[in-house]
Parts: sequence; structure tokens; C-alpha cells
Amino acid sequence: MGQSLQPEPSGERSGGRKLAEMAEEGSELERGLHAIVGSFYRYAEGPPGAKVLDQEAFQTLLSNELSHQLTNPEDQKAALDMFKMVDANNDQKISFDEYWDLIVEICRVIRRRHYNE
Ligand SMILES: [Ca+2]
Repeated sequence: MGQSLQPEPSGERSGGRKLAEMAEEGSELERGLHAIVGSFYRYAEGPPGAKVLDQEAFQTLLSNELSHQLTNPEDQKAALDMFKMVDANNDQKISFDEYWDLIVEICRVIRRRHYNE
């Protein structure tokens, strides 16, 4: 509440705690955006700047975080098909950009289902 959009003092930028606090205090949309990004990093592994989801991590994310959006998240074959579809460059890993494309697709489905557009 009452927070301005002024840049934070540089010393406080690096800490993840500030981000976590913002995620709790923000609007519904802001919290949702934090949840989208945070969900990827909760399951992704690898060096900073190159974190990815392997097939197992992707499947865990699907069943833990997206079970109501997908027809059959527990179905191994369906999850594998989904993995192949989302893995656009076919390197057997899901990058943040590929994950983002999945989120966009899910948003389109939500729009169709709930707003009939
Ligand atoms: Ca990939």
C-alpha cells in the first residue's frame, strides 16, 4: 500500500526477501505474476542464468501446480507428450521461455473457457 514505483536503493535490490515481500503485498495480478515466475524457479535446476526443468521436474510442476488446467497430469504418457510439445528446441529441457509459452497457452485456454473469447 502506498508504495511508489521509484527504484529501490541499489543496496536492497539483490536480496530475494524484498521480492518475496512484494509478492505478498502486491495486487492480485502482481501476486499472480510472481507466482508464475516463482513456480518455474521452484522446480528448475542449473547454473544461474541457465536454470531449466528436466522431464521429471516438469512433470512434478505439472502435477503440483497445474493439475486443474491439464486434463491428466498424472498420466505419464500425457505428461511426456506435453513435455515434447513445450520443449520447442527439442533439447530435452524446458527453459524459462518455453515455460512462458506454456503459460501463454494456458491463459488462452482460461480466456476461452471463462470469458468465451
Ligand atoms: Ca528446450
